Amino acid sequence: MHPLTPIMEKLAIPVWGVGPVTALPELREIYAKRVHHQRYPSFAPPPTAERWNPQLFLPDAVSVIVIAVPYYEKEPGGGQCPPEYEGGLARYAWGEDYHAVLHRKLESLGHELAASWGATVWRAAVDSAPLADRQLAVHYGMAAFGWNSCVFTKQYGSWVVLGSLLVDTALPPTAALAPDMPCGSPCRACLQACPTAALIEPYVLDPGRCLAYLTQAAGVFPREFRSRMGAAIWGCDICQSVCPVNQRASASPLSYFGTPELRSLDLSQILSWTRQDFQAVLGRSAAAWRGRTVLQRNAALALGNKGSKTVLPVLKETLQHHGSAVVRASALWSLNRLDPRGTRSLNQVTWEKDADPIVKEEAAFWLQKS
Ligand code: B12
Ligand code: SF4
Ligand code: SF4
Repeated sequence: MHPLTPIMEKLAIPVWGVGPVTALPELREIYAKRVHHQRYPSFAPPPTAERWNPQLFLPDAVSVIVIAVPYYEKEPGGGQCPPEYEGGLARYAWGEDYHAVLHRKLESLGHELAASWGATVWRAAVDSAPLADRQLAVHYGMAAFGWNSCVFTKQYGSWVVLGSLLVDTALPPTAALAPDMPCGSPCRACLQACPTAALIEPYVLDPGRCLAYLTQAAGVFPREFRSRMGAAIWGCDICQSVCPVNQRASASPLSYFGTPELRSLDLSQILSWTRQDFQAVLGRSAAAWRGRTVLQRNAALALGNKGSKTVLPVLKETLQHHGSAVVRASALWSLNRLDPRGTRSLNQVTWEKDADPIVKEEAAFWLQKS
């Protein structure tokens, strides 16, 4: 048994890897290529030296501990509203914000290492910190890259979120425990299933095409990707769901991500959320950081993707009364998708009456088409 196992069990950290702090020079070239091809994600920390040299993040660091927290829930939820109104969040957002969960665990780990290993300084990193979480998980032997660019653990597949702790204590390294990935021979399921062709080649994602990015980005949702969003209003799980390695993944033994009410949402209710409603439903989830409007925009588009005319009154109400022009324009897009004939005069009236250029542009687009 590894000497850190009792601490990890106490802190409910099921997957982890440890080793000496070291630079990852291969990242430098990967980032340079992504920047050159304009595929370096805008949500990623800037590609500074700290990303490939964790020592710069904590100069006294001697060891790195990477942890993975599984979030897969076997029970998909749903059925809380009529199917034509039902939409969803990516699984990682079905509960408490993983940043908070991981930071709590990493800080407790730091204190445990202070008490039993003499650690005096440590620094935790989750997401917005410069560290390259996936690369570290692979480097310290606890995960393997898949073609979809996610990393896969042996027991929980890619349904894990990651965080790291740098600490000034020498710790015994862990043995490698990553799965063998069947990518390429014979599998290429993720590349084939991606609805926006965002996986442009193995291990390379074009963030500007990825629904996980587009559903979080503020402003007008790019027209060419609207119908490909389906009913997933935050994030996207498709390239993970189709992966055969994930079919064998165990459900998470932890309860942070299992909030039943968040496994499916009523899209019509989202459109009428006040700020208080938004906070009450999503305030603790990782889907909250962009605010209410982005989710309402996505809900308006998703109702059009569901394909049922039952939702027309909700969309008309949104078009006429919603405070955000982006949400109104999205409702108009869905109205035109669901009922092209019935919406002709509405396009004209909207073009005349709605003063906002975003809505006018949407109405003009449909008027030109008719
Ligand atoms: C920006 C960001 C995004 C962006 C861009 C994603 C991306 N692929 O870059 C967007 C918004 C699209 C996104 C989406 C998602 N994300 Co994200 N995201 C990040 C963030 C903040 C930075 C990622 C980054 O640095 N990208 C830069 C590029 C260059 O890295 P990369 O695409 O991962 O490329 C690596 C591989 O391709 C590999 N590689 C390249 N060439 C080759 C060649 C070979 C042979 C091999 C083996 C490997 C290899 O090396 C690259 C560098 O490590 C990280 C947290 C962090 N600080 O690291 C989370 C993170 C990567 N995201 C995470 C998650 C959960 C997701 C989603 C699943 C969420 C969802 N359900 O909607 C999706 C998955 C989409 C996908 N298929 O990747 C997890 C990853 C969990 C996992 N098991 O892999 C992270 C680590 C957050 C966390 N703390 O847990 N994300
Ligand atoms: S779906 Fe296939 S190609 Fe994609 S990550 Fe999984 S095993 Fe690899
Ligand atoms: S998260 Fe969705 S859109 Fe992004 S690469 Fe995977 S399947 Fe494609």
